[in-house]
Amino acid sequence: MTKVIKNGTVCTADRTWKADVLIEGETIKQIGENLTGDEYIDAEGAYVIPGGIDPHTHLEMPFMGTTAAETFESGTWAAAAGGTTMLVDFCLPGEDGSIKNAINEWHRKSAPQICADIGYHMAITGWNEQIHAEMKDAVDMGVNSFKHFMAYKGALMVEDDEMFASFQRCKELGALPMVHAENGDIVDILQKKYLAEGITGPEGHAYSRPAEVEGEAANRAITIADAAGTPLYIVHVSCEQAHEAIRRARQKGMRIYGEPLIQFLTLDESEYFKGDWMHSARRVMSPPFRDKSHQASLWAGLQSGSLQVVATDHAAFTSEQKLMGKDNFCLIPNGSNGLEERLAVLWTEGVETGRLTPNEFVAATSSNVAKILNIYPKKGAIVEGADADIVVWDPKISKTISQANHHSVLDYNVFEGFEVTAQSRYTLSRGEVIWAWGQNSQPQPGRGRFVPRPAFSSASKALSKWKELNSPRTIKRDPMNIPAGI
Ligand code: DUC
Ligand code: ZN
Ligand code: ZN
Ligand code: ZN
Repeated sequence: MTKVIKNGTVCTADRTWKADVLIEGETIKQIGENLTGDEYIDAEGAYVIPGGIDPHTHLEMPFMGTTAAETFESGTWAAAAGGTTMLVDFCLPGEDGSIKNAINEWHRKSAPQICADIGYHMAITGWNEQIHAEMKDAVDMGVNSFKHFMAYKGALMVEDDEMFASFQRCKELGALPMVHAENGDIVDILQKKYLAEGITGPEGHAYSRPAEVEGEAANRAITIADAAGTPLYIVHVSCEQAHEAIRRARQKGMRIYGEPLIQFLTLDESEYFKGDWMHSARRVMSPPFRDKSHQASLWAGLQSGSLQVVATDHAAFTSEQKLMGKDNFCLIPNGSNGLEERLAVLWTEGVETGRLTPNEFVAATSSNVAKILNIYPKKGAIVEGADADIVVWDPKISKTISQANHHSVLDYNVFEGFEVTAQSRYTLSRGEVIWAWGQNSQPQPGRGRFVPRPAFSSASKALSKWKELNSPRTIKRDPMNIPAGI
């Protein structure tokens, strides 16, 4: 059974050209002119791009005394509708502290529900022999990245010694360390200070998490990664201070990757000061939205390549859940939506405005993610042999984003009223059409698959040797085999 995506303009991270794409079963068989097959998918007037990969979601995650409302089923449907064919979700250890059990628990929850493909990152929320041992099991189970929370003191936060130990373990295993960079000690002090001053509303959330808190943590994590000799991926970069730390580290030869969110690029801190508690609470996430100067920094990072990917940190809490913090902003569950909106908003605010080229858009939403997470070119590419995760991206379908027409279970949408100028005409996951504009039928829950991500190999023995011999440094920065150009 073959399908041909006909008459479109193929747009990848590195070039744009007119071609048909022939799909056989689940994979791309051929790219060329005048291809024929059993079925045809019309891409006239549209771009044919690799399916979006969202590297950062929290579906059904237990967090801050509740559980994120977006299910694996609703989340992956929303993703498909928005042109995203794979997401990478964060596993948190349960009460027994076991990483292995947490991964199995995520499989148990996600497998019957997902209609698009999924991968996991594993959170490291403490340090002991069991965690040290089970990180190897996680890598063997296809989870090659470990996230460290530098915030959420008393809950998820890790100390520097724990982070250093875990980063060293990542290096041994060929895994990628990640951090949520916010200084949890300072946040804790500022939260108490503002509460004591009688500031209990969502504006206190913004006051207690200033950009300096994120910048300090980003600098510290980068330094610890350098001491451990590992690359580092910094999730949800929201501000110039963290971006500046990343730029400086990259310029010194460190492999540091930065992930701004679509929310941070387009929504600013004025959302917390509108005098409408619920409006602001719905936008409480960590880090918080920043002022427009930080947005300009993030766009510049995407343009220059110092920031590589755009994610969502999709952590959906309903209005009722947000009310848990009605008397105390510290208790508002942190998180906002974006899984369905990421591509359309980035296209409208990035490509339509001339900030990004269509190729840079593809790199930031798909190809760079796949490279950094070690699933390229199975995912994130339109090449022969790759999974046929393809979006027919129509730059002529405009839409007003609204809770009324989204696929999330949320009773609001932080992008409510945004006019977007492009949409997925068709979303294909491993060759199957899982979304067709105008039809709005739900893809089959359980058809999605877990995508194991292998450990990275060391990129260059020779380079490490050279560094040892020629540099006064004692630290060996052992580059990992992440494809070049990011
Ligand atoms: N930040 C959020 O806003 N939500 C989930 C976790 C996080 O770090
Ligand atoms: Zn060890
Ligand atoms: Zn985080
Ligand atoms: Zn997150």
